[in-house]
Amino acid sequence: MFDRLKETIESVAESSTEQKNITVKVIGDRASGKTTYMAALARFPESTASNGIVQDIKALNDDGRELVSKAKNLLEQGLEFEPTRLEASADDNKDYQLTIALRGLSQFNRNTDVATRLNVTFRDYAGEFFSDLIHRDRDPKLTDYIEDCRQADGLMFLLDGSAQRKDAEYAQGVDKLLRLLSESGSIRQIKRIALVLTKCEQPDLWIKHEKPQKLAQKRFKNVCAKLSAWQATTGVSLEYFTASAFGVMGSPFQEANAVQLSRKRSGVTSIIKDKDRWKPFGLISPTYWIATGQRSRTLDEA
Ligand SMILES: Nc1nc2c(ncn2[C@@H]2O[C@H](COP(=O)(O)OP(=O)(O)OP(=O)(O)O)[C@@H](O)[C@H]2O)c(=O)[nH]1
Ligand SMILES: [Mg+2]
Repeated sequence: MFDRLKETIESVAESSTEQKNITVKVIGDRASGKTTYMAALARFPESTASNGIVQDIKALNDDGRELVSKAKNLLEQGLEFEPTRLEASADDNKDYQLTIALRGLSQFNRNTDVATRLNVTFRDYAGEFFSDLIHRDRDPKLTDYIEDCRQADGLMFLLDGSAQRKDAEYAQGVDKLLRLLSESGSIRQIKRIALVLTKCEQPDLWIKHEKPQKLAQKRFKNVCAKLSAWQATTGVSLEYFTASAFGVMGSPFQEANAVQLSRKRSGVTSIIKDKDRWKPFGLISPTYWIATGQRSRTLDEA
């Protein structure tokens, strides 16, 4: 009797789960934090998942599983990822397939059932793709990558939040990317572009991380202007996010859970400081928005 009731409850829960299958291409300069961002997402720490919204995140393919094990060996041991290699063809890049199970996002619906399941394929391009966009022309490799971008449901554009001195240069890259994307008429299925400022556990970014649009417009005025102008003409939606693969620790005085290794015009390189207090933020929100069109303030902090 009890088993049958349990089965019925489970099947109702499963049928009420909203499933979304999307592909996302992740673009940004060298060392903007793309691979680390996806690794932190793939190896989402339980301390963060226990806030009740994220039920689980699992890898669905070999690239995804490899990323999870690299995250264990590198990220949590205080090591950096190797720079991603620029492949000859866009299809040769790693595709991390992850499934993200979320419980009800409304506080009245935060029960144990999975309310949303996002099945996401993230393609990790090397930062060199973005720098080549700025500096090269008529490269067949670029044409192939642009065509690949067109096949995505959404783009995630990652900017190191501390690389504001590269705003003008990045604006050129964004301008070129957007022009090439719309060149042959349609932009196909791209519906949304998420602009994500990374490494926002750093004190000067952390204090403003709850106002991502304001922060992005202040630091990357030219990039934001290009994106908004394009949004107005194409109807593709644009949204701003802040994130950190490492997070902050301590209360009430929070400090960055990161040790800085270098600081340049193009931003910082760092490693995690205390893996036992690892609490990244802003990792799921951009993907959720790309998949559903809904912005979740709760997920912004997860
Ligand atoms: N402080 C801080 N550093 C980060 C964060 N995410 C990544 N990093 C550091 O930024 C540097 C570059 O990270 P990657 O993930 O390799 O960057 P990438 O964009 O994949 O770089 P390419 O593969 O060369 O294009 C490394 O030193 C990372 O540890 C973060 O959230 N905070
Ligand atoms: Mg990389």
